Amino acid sequence: MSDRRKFIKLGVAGTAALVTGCVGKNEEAAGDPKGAGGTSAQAKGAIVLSTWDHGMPANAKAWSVLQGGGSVLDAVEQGVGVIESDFSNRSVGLGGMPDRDGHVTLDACIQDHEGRAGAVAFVQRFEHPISIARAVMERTPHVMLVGAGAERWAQENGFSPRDVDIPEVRKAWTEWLKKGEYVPVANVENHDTIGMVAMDAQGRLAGSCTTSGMAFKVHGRVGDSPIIGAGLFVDGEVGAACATGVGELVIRNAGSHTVVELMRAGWDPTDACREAVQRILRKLPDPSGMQVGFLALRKDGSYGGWSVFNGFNYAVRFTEQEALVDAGHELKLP
Ligand code: SD4
Repeated sequence: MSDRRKFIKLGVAGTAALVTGCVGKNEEAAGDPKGAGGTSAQAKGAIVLSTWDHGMPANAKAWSVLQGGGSVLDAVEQGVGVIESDFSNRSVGLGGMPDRDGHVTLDACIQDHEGRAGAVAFVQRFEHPISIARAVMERTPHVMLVGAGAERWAQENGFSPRDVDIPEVRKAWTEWLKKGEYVPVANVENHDTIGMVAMDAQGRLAGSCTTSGMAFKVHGRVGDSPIIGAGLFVDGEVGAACATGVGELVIRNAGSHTVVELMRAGWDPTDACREAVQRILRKLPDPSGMQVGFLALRKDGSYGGWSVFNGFNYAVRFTEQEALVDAGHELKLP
């Protein structure tokens, strides 16, 4: 059916096109993509959503896992795993930007339909932190392992460390050291963390989130991405949400949990993301440089996103249709 596949780059106006179902010949295959309010759109059946443009190849992988009969948990693990293995990506996986001491440290988490969860934080030298996170969920009574303990546990459980030396990254760090200014650097190359939320044809949800975190962060810093309720939250009864951007702001506001709880209270996914962004902004006198984006999927197949600044986009995949959608935003970058 690949001839029926469409790639559509949508702005907010384009989202409205999806909402009203006028994206082309695929409406019947896409179900009835009617809006659920605001600029949310709706899919029937299985759906995969991921943050930023690197979400496109991630979604493609997740979709093929679902099509091949894999579980939604397999899909969200293997989907983001594609980006972890892309060493040209400077914000996810071992190709990411280092901390201020020159170490690439990785954070990831995963959650399933039943709310089971696994996470790793501040781990070095592993290609697939998302798979370690899943293993923590499935093979231990715990949710989160960090640092040296997580690395030792990973090795004991069949994960092999590897060293990846990328001259371009080393050079960027050496340049940064000249001034050594610590300012949050999110949105490297106009994308950062990959968060994925997905639902299979039976309505089972799962989510994943993985990142190399903020460039040149303090050694030991952990962001929102591995924290259940902050970078990711899945509730099989309601929906799922994930976050990207300056993790400190997301953690302080329990961002993804907030979005899911708003959806539980009946909010539309886009409105729920927007309210979470507005809560952050209400406590932030100066939002300069503080990008945060949320992406949400409700159990009825409706989905949406919102961010502090323009520039946040997310990838959508359902039936034979895929799209890159510009999320709505509160503020315009100067
Ligand atoms: C974090 N939300 O660690 C993540 C990713 C990030 O630049 O900020 N990337 O806070």
